[in-house]
Amino acid sequence: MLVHTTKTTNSTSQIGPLRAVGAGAGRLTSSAVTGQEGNLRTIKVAAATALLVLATACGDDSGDDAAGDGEGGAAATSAPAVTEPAVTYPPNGEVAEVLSIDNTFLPGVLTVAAGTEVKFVNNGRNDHNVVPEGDLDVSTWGVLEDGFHQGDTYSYVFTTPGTYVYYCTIHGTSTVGMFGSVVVTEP
Ligand SMILES: [Cu+2]
Repeated sequence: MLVHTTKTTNSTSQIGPLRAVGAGAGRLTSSAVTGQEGNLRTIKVAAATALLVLATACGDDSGDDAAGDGEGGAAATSAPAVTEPAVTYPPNGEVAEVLSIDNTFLPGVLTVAAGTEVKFVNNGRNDHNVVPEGDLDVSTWGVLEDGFHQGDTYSYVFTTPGTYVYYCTIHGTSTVGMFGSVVVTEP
């Protein structure tokens, strides 16, 4: 029945849309359905392709481990802060703190399991911010100085393993001055 209807639609569609008005919604519907199926298929193929590209693009992460000390720890120099978005883990109820003082983050390198909430506390007297490398608008995570005055806190649950480099744009860059990183490991 479906196949038959589809064929009919194809052959009559050349006659024009005028006929379709009177001839019944049936043809229009089946035509619309096959059209959507076609689109869906296209979308699926496109999505698969995009995934492939993503996987390839992310494949060359050098896997630098951030050195354990707070000073030489800026392992990632150029890579965007967030690695593959694919694998995420739910919140695990744990909380780890990073103190923002004048003008340093402590600890400079924080290592947590994926799912951990990291709580940044402005323990200094100055305004600071927490800006992910390559994301000045803090669209992925982070907080600007308007929301991070003295005594303010900012929390974010890191659900995806990776190395997240951040810095205070007022007092540093991603490699100099007031910067740090959160290393998120597989649980
Ligand atoms: Cu600062």
